[in-house]
Amino acid sequence: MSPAQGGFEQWLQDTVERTGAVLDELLPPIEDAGPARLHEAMRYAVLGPGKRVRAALVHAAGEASHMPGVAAGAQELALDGAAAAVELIHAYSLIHDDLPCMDNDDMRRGRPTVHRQFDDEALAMLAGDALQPLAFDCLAQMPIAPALIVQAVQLLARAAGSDGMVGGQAIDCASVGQPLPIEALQRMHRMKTGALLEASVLLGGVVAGASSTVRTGLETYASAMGLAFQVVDDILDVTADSATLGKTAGKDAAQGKPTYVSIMGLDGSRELLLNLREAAHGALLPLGPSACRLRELADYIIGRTH
Ligand code: GRG
Repeated sequence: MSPAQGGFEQWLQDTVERTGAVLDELLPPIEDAGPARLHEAMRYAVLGPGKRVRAALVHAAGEASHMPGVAAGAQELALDGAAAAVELIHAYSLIHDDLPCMDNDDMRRGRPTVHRQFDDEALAMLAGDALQPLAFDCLAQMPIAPALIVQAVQLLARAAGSDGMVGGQAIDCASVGQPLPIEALQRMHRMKTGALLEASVLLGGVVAGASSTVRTGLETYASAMGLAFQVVDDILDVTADSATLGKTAGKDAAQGKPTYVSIMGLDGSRELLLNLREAAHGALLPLGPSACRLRELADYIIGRTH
């Protein structure tokens, strides 16, 4: 199917199913020779009903970057690998974030969190640990030029590490109960949530061999969406209920965490979202019709209800 054909909802559903199947194939089977409970916990965390937004961003950016003349089959397989890799890193971060030493949450994706389900914190920690190397193994297997694999590995490693997601989480943990200026809040979220979302977009571009013009557009788009995702999350934390969210609502306020809503108010946060949507759409103008899924994803992410 060409990028501009078919409805967005069907495309998203296909991407969710496709990514689930790739992950299922990639994860060690429970009955494998390895530690069965560890493998069971890894599968429980990854194959749960996530929205697969990051995987969708990888594929949409790949569609927007596709170079004519490049074999579409190999590129699709490589995009599958990159999409699975970001979802593995994301799943690990959620397991660790839910542990008692961090957010201490009982519910995730509408089900008990991993440490609750298995009644075993050490197992949950190890399941998260094991998902990280699996993500990089997955990138290493992409059927593309080795130089592009190296770029992809570096991109994901930096987004997930202390200058990205883990660093943002460290700042978040240290800022509970502290008044945070908006610039500091922004930096924390850019690292904690934004870095992996941005990397998802950029990975799609790397894998599909994006031109420098396309890469520039992707970077601006990714930056706006990385932030927008968190602003929506903060808004939903105060406007949606736990059943809709599939996780505990109202936790940020209860824990005294600074959020966009606590600093800018609901109206200010919604206005910021509109500005970020405009920036994301504007960045895609030079990319033309091939960026249609990225445009639709921007609206989906901004309009999401859970
Ligand atoms: C513990 C190393 C470490 C990092 C944790 C990302 C993160 C850092 C914690 C998650 C906490 C959180 C709820 C952040 C808000 C934004 C976010 C990442 C929401 C969850 O992502 P979704 O909505 O989840 O894409 P699904 O379940 O759909 O995959």
